[in-house]
Amino acid sequence: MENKYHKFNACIEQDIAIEAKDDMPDAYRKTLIRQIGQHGHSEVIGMLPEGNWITRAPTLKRKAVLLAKVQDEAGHGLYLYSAAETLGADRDDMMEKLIAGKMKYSSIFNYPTLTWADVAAIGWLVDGAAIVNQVALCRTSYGPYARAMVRICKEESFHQRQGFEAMMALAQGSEHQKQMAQDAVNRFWWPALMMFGPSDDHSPNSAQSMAWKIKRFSNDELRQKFVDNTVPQVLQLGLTVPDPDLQWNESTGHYSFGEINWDEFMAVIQGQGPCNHERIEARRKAWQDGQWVREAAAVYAQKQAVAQSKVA
Ligand code: FAQ
Repeated sequence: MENKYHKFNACIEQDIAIEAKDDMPDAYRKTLIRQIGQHGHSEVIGMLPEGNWITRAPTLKRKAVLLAKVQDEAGHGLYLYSAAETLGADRDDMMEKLIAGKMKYSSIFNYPTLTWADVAAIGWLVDGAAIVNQVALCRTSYGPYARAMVRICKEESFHQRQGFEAMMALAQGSEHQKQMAQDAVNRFWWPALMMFGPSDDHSPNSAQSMAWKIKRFSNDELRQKFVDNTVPQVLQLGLTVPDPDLQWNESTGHYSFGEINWDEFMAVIQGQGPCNHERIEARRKAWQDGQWVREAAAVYAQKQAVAQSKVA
C-alpha cells in the first residue's frame, strides 16, 4: 500500500512548510495543537505576573512600557490560538482544558513577582529564554506556527532589551536597588533554565518532534545556548549567577552549569508551584466574567452576516 503521507513526508524531508489544508498524520496535528495551545496559554497567563506591577511601576515611562509589553503578550496569545485553530482546535475547548488543568502552560509563570526587579528579570531572563526557543521555532515545519513566531520574535526581542535596560538601571542604582536586582536574578535564574523543558533523556516528546522538524534543536541544546548568551550579560551588570558550579569550559567553548532541581520542575508543572492555584483562578474568573462579551460579539457577528447577505 502506498504510504498515505508520502507527500507530507517529502515536504518534511525537503523543508517545505506544511500548511493547514495539507494532509498530515493525526499525531502530528495533535502534537502541534498541544504545543501551540500550551504556548498560547503561556503568553496569556504570562500577562499576570507582570500585570501585577502595572499600577506600581516606578515611573510613568516604565508604566507605559510595561502596559505595552503586557498588551503585546495578549496579542501573541491570540496569534497562537489562531494558529491552533487552523489545525481544527477549538478556542473555547482549549480554554476550558486550561482551566480544568488538562492543558499546561509554562512553568515560569507560577513564580511570584515580589519586587519591581522581578518585572525587569522577567523581561530580560524570561523573554530572553523565550526568544532562544522561539527563534528556533521560526523554522518549525508547520507554516502558520512558523509565521506567527517571526512576528512574535520581533516583539520579544524588544521586550528582552527593555528588561535588560530596567535591570541595568537597578544594578547601577543604590546599594538597595542593586540588592533587589541580585535577589531577582537569584530567584529567576533556575526557573528560567527550566523553561526549556526536561533534559533530553527525560523528554518524551522530543524524538518525534525533532523527526517532524517541529523542534529544530533539543531542550538541552537551547538551554545551553541561553546560558552561553546570558552569563556574560549577568557579569556585565555586575551581578552574579546563583550557581556555584557555573564555569567557562575552554575545551567545549560553553559554560558548564550545575544540576537543575527537576523535582521542583515536576512539582510546578503538576500544579504545585507557588502560584499555580492563583493563576488558574485568575483565568477562570476572566473566562466567566467575559462570557457576556463573547455572547454579545457572536450575536453582533451573526447580525452583521445577515445584513450583508441581504445587501448581496
Ligand atoms: N512548563 O517532552 P517535552 C513566553 C511539559 S512563552 C510547563 O520536552 P515538548 C513569552 C511538556 O509540555 C513561554 N510544562 O515536551 C512570555 C510535556 O508535557 P505534555 C512558553 C513543560 O513539548 C514572556 C512534558 O513537560 N514557550 O515566555 C515545560 O517536546 C514573558 C515533557 O516535555 C513555549 O511554550 C515547561 N517549561 O517540549 C510571555 C514554546 N517544559 O504536554 C509573558 C513552545 C516541558 O506531554 C511574559 N513550546 N513541559 O503533557 C516548546 O518549545 C516545547 O513545548 C517545550 C517542551 C520545549 C516547552
